[in-house]
Amino acid sequence: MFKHAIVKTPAASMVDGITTAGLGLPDYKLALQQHQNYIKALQDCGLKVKVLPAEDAFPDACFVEDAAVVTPRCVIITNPGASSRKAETGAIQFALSEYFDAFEYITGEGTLDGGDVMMVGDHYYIGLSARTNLKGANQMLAILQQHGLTGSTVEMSQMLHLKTGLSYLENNHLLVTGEFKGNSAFADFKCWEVDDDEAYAANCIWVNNRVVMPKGFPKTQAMLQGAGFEVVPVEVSEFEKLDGGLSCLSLRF
Ligand code: CIR
Repeated sequence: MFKHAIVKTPAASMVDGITTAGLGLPDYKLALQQHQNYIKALQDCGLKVKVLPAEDAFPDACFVEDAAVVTPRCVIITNPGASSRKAETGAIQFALSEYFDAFEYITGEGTLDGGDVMMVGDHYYIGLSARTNLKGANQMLAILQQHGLTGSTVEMSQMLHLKTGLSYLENNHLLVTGEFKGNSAFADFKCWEVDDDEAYAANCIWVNNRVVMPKGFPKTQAMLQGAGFEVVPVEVSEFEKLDGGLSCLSLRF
């Protein structure tokens, strides 16, 4: 169960965020409204949400998940793969230091984005993406080992982040789309496949027995409800325009 979440108010500069989506520029006012609704959804799931102030110098900083990986034994401050995002980690570490003492770091030539890390109990899957390189993944594996945790890497070639196409929904349930369908690394999971035309909906978050998912993906919503999940749909269209999903908008612990 999660108790806390950290989120960060989007900055007006978000319109300059990195994107490949081709969906046009985000509407800042609407993004702020959607962010409020996202916070409300997390609160409705029982989380105490800490809201960090916007930082105009970092257009992508509302995607807080990329700057840190929170484990029960330590926090790993990442070294984001995109140069414009590297300094986002400062504010996130500061915020997390209110809750945690043990900090580890991805450094040097090693890069890693938190969006490439999927936690399944004590095991952490690390996607080797354009943002997370092998050096970064190996640093993370060494940190996990020091703390009695395990990890493994996942090859990938298409998606921005591992969790762009995968979401762990606890109790061995895995939501999967695109290049991760049929991947033998996930053969032991109960896989719920998201159709390619709803691929964005593969990024959901499990929060205390509910699944928060993006609004507007009826097939995926019906599948999850049919599987017995209590679903909380949230509109996040303005973040989709920046290649960001639901998971990237918060750190949950
Ligand atoms: C970026 O390209 O870094 C941002 N525009 C989107 C980051 C989304 N984060 C995530 O999927 N974990």
